[in-house]
Amino acid sequence: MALLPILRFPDPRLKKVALPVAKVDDSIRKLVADMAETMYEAPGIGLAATQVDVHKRVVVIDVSEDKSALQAFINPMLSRCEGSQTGEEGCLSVPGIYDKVERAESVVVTYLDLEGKEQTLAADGLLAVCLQHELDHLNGTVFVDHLSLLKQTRIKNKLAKQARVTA
Ligand code: GNR
Ligand code: NI
Repeated sequence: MALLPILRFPDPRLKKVALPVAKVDDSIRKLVADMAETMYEAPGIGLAATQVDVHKRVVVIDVSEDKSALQAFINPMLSRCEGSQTGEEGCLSVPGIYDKVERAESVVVTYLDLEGKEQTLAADGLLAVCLQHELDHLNGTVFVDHLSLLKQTRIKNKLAKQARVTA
C-alpha cells in the first residue's frame, strides 16, 4: 500500500472529468487500497481518484465511527435523487474550509464492486452526502463550486495565504 499526494484546490487537475473503468482488475484493486490508506491517514470519510490525480471513476468511502466499513464504488451512477438536506461540508482538497451545501437527502447508486459485479445501493444522510460530493469530484466539481463567487474568491485567497505561510 502507499500514501498518495492529494491535489489542493484550485489545482486545475481537480477540474478533469474522470473516465469509466473498463475492467476491474488488480491495478484498480491496488488503486482502491492506496486510496483507502490515503483517506484513513488524512483523515477523511471519502476520497475520489481525481483528488490523487488519477482520472478514473473510482471512489472510496467510510462513514462509520470506527473506520471499519470501507466501501469502494467503481463507475458509480446516481439515480433517484430525492428530497434535500443542507449540511456543512469539508474537503481534503480544500483544507480548513467548511461551508453549507444543499444536497439530495437520499440517492440510489449503481456501481461495480471490487469483483466487477454490478451493485445497487440506497443511501441517505451522511453517506448520501458523501456519494454526491465524491461523484462531483469525478465530474471535475469541488464543493466550493456550489458556493457564491465571492466565497470562492475568499477561499482561494485564504488557501494562497496558507500556502505562503507553510512554504
Ligand atoms: O472527509 C470528508 N468529510 C466530508 C464532510 C462533509 C461532507 C463531505 C465530506 S467528504 C470529505 C473527504 C473528501 O474531500 N472527499 O472528496
Ligand atoms: Ni472532497
